[in-house]
Amino acid sequence: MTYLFVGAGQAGGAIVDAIFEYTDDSMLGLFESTDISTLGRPLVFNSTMRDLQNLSNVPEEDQYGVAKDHGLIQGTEPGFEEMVTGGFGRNPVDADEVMSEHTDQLQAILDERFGSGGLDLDLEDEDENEDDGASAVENSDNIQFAFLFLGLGGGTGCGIGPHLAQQIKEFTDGSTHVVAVAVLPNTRGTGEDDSDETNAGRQAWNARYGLDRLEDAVDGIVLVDNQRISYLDSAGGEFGEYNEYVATAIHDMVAGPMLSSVDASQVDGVDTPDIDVRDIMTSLSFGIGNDESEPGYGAIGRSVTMTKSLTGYLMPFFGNREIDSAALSRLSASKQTLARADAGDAQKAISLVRAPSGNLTAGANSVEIGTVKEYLERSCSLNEVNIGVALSDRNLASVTTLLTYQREDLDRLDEIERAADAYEEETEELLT
Ligand SMILES: Nc1nc2c(ncn2[C@@H]2O[C@H](COP(=O)(O)OP(=O)(O)OP(=O)(O)O)[C@@H](O)[C@H]2O)c(=O)[nH]1
Ligand SMILES: [Mg+2]
Repeated sequence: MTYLFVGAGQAGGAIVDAIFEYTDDSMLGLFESTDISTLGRPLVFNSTMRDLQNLSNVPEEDQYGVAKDHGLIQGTEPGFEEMVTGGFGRNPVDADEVMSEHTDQLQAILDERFGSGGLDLDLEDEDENEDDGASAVENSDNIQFAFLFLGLGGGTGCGIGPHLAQQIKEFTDGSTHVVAVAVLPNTRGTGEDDSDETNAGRQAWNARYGLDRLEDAVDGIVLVDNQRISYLDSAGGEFGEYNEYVATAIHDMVAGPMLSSVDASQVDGVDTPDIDVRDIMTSLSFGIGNDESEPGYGAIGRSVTMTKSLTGYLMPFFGNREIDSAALSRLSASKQTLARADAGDAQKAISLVRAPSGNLTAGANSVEIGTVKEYLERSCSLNEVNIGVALSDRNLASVTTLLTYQREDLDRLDEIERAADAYEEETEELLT
């Protein structure tokens, strides 16, 4: 069983790369040898070789180029550099077309990597005599969950992303749950010149095009809105920090409870302080389990505080700090990755509290799980709130919160619709 972390295009690949930064020589070191790579596999697709070369934590064999004339090419293939050059230059319609011509190839790749005939995990023995012939039902054991990362404002990620989701589902006969983590473009523009405004309009158009297709292909959509960092000079360097923020939040929520679980009887304030990926999926969709289930729209946020003062770092047992649980929960909801969203409009929430064990068990310096829960329950209309708890091996307490909304409650998506309409009118005028 494995979780897939699929990146499409530059933004998608960069966020997946940031998630796989968490390997056992970094912060999870204390917890045996488990890290994100024991749980999930990265798989990255792009039409531009240079973006792929910028990845540090995704091996070449997990990279695929997408090219008009050659289809999908694995990063280790000879001639890769000559074949993967084009890019789709902000045009998702072209990217969509090329990808739709190569879905067979995608199935073959999934089968080779994750088919029951030869699951591509190191622990598996090489089994010579088994070839393919694995059914979709068997394949479903191998990919239970997939997370698809993509930017909606460009061409590649926006155009190929929905196909990737569809094909992963098809590979397992519909049993894999897929969550998209989709980057919304900054549609404000700086207003400095016309080309900038047109570009913002184009990206809004792309975002609408991509979202409409994604909705039909995935179970939930987490929005990462670049408008939230629009006050920064968008030269590109700032994406790094934003990507890390998103990667940490997703990593903690998905892997935290698995990699560093807490004994439930030790924690006050919740019945079962345990969440798993299935809970994330449930929290992110509406009407799960019946035929009319539809994806919800999520936004993620994370707040962190130190559990020790500086003296506490130097001398253990001294300098423990009190933790303001109410402030931590409020901040995690207000730092969500979506502009113009009000936590009070959310339908559901799922939250992961992470802290050293001394700050989780009852005592003066503990995070009050009950307080976090109460805060979220007050925000969410459906009163469906899930709280999980995980250990941290650093002197930090964090609350990571995923809030789920219905599309019609998000002003920001209306704003993108309007910008897309305006762009369409403008370009039609140019044509006539
Ligand atoms: N948050 C975030 N946004 C990014 C990053 N890289 C690009 N973006 C934004 O994501 C959107 C899509 O851009 P890209 O990911 O570069 O596009 P692409 O999928 O590679 O598609 P092409 O147009 O074919 O290059 C744009 O709005 C970019 O500003 C990133 O690392 N993080
Ligand atoms: Mg690109």
